[in-house]
Amino acid sequence: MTRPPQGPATARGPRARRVSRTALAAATSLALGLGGLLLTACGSDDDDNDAGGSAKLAVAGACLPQPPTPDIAAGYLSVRNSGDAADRLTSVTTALSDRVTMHTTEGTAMRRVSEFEVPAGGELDLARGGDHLMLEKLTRQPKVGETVTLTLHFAKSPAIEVSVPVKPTSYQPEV
Ligand SMILES: [Cu+2]
Repeated sequence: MTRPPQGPATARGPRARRVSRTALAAATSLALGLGGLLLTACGSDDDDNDAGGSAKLAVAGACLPQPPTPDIAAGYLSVRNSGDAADRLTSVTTALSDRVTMHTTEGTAMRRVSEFEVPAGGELDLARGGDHLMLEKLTRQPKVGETVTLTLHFAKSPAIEVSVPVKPTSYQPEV
């Protein structure tokens, strides 16, 4: 913002391209710098908190669309962290499935991951088309209107038991 103007924004050709690349680099370093500042601010705020350095987790918006196939289902939910330390969702267990895995979506492909980060003061969002839970080897086929109990296990925080409503197959979670 304090930099002198580097030529007309409408200019075309190599010079304009160079300018916009410089602007991009400036924006990137600004973003990184801001991130550092925020971290520093959080660190000094810790002194005002009771214990400091712990995650405070709450689950919202959980749903499980009724699976179109009898042996696999997807699950969605959000984990909000109002604490001042990050945590990680490391596993999920349920009587409905013998094998719950965590998937991330890359383009049109899903990739299994070993854990999901729950950032301090932030949120882990599991949603259609993004990160999600896969419930494989279903012990029974869940039906709309039922409630399924999932237990979320975290790296640091105590486990959270969630009652998850079974929704229609095409249900779009409201986040
Ligand atoms: Cu998946």
